[in-house]
Amino acid sequence: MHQKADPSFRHDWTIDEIIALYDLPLLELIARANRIHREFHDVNDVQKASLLSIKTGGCPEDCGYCSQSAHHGEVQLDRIDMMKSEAVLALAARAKAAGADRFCMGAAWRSVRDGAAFDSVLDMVRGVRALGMEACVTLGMLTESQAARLKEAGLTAYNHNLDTSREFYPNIVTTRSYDDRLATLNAVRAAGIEMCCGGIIGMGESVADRAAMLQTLAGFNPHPESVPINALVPIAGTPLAQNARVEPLDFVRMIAVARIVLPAARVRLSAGRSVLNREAQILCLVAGANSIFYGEALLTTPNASASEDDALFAALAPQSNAETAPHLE
Ligand code: SAM
Ligand code: DTB
Ligand code: SF4
Repeated sequence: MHQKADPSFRHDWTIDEIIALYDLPLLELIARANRIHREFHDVNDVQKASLLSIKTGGCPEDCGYCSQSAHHGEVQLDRIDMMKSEAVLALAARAKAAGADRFCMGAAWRSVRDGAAFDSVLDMVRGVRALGMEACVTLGMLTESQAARLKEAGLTAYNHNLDTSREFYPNIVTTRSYDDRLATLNAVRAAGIEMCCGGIIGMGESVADRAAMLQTLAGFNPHPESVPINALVPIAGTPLAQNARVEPLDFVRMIAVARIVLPAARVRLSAGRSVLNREAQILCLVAGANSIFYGEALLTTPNASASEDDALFAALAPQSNAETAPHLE
């Protein structure tokens, strides 16, 4: 579904307005976000997306948070060449059987190059769509003609994150610019592919940087259809290894503000969920998140376990059907 062109959607938020939302009393912020969430979404609809790294490690970019950069020689990570599309599609079918309806595939590339590997990604996209799932890929920078080929293969969405504010970006990545990111996002839009675009908190940025990132996201017209909000997963051997974990209520605030400024987007509670307890995750869903990555692994780091997620969905389910329904005797 493409973003509705609702004339009430704003694309001109100021940083101060967004900071003022972020700083609201927590319960007021959550109440406002939840009201908008109910207006534009079925609050019981929490999409399960499954994530797979189809080519792992050895990336020429120097993104400070990432385990897959060849610049971070200290990271313990096995490089894995491009997977075969049959193997990927078998995992997609398994994810579908487990309840996922979106399958996201990531490759540690700086940019897409035409050739056998890209052809194989196109095959994977066709195969995932044939399973009746949404397909999303994240492959680095992309030209308009490559975006058009992905569209023709049936791609639902392309993930390419802003990661942070334009100002803070050079502290995290030096091998490409913010404008490179925007050019790829424009190519995605030009091809008619949904835009999956968000960022990471917990990299040392200020609240003003978080607000500036949301301002840029809300500035897209139409808004991005999908907005992953990641909390940094600090990875040993990366420059951000020593960063403190994000305070769970900062995660909640970021999601709530994203929901307010991007009313119809699917806001994804993404990396960093595994350190939130079930109740903190539910608070994120109340604040407007309506998708999670489901499955034991993200790209190179562990995700919440299947049993934890079963407990989460059991708690959300109608209690007459839930195995954990309380017995009052
Ligand atoms: N190479 C492609 C690119 O950078 O566009 C795609 C893969 S990249 C791993 C996808 C996104 O995952 C990044 O833009 C970043 O927002 C997020 N990510 C990567 N490592 C992370 C980490 N350690 N913690 C939180 N988010 C992370
Ligand atoms: C996104 O914003 N988060 C996902 C997805 N897009 C590709 C990736 C999270 C990666 C977390 C670190 C890792 O597992 O390597
Ligand atoms: Fe490469 Fe993407 Fe990791 Fe950056 S985030 S190092 S581009 S895989």
